[in-house]
Amino acid sequence: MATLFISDLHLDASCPAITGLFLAFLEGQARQADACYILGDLFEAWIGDDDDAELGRTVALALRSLTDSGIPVFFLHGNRDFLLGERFAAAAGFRLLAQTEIIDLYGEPVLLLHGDTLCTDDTAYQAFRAQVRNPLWQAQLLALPLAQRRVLAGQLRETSRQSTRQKTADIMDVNPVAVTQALRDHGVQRMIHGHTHRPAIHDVLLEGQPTRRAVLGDWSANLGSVLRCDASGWRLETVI
Ligand code: LP5
Repeated sequence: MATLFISDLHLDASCPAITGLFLAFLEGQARQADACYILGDLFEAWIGDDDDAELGRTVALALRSLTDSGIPVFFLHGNRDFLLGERFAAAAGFRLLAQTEIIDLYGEPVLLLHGDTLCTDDTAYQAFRAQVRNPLWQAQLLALPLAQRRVLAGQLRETSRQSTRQKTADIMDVNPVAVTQALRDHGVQRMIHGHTHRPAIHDVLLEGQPTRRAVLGDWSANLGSVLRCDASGWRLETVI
């Protein structure tokens, strides 16, 4: 038995193959897991739990089938699905986590987060994030008609595409000082996150202490990236 971690699936109606891969994962290896953690960006863009699009309903049903079978599933927001709320969580049967969470993973405390907060050199993104994570702003957005939210989400995606084209790759990676600080602030030596789409397990000595940081891969470039953790260690695998 193992605990599985995934993130950055970016499920979208225009990419049914990735949705199919995820549904197969839920029907397959997830059924043998101790628990599954989704660390953000499950969806390409989530505009509110009242969205009646088929993709959300299909994914909720598939997750519900897994959680009803007794496998606990946990979800932590990413920068694409920060509006996902309790209504979807109840439909899917998973528990919403805070933006940072410490879990006991086979006897070791591990910090979980999406990873975007570690990209502190990307100051334009951090300013944007502060705005969209403001509960008042979110309530105003969610009060808009669905059609208007859909248009806004499309505009935001386009603005983001133009903006990221002008940023260098290192700006969009984690800042090493932010990583060290997060480990120190939470009093842990291990963390798991996604967001940067640079799957790897980094074993680094920090202040003389061995630390481990696992970065989950996205599902479009990495064929269903999964981090499998059990008492014997951590392995990055692909679903196919
Ligand atoms: O997403 P990705 O990987 O391409 O880039 C991210 C950062 N971009 C984002 C923005 C999202 O892609 C937008 C999509 C949100 C979908 C849900 C929307 C639901 C709400 C709307 C409808 C209800 O997260 C990108 C980072 C990159 O990761 C690497 O870390 O660089 O950051 C940016 O591109 C941000 C820009 O630098 C600044 C954008 C300014 C936008 C100003 C508009 C604010 C007003 C919003 C009003 C709606």
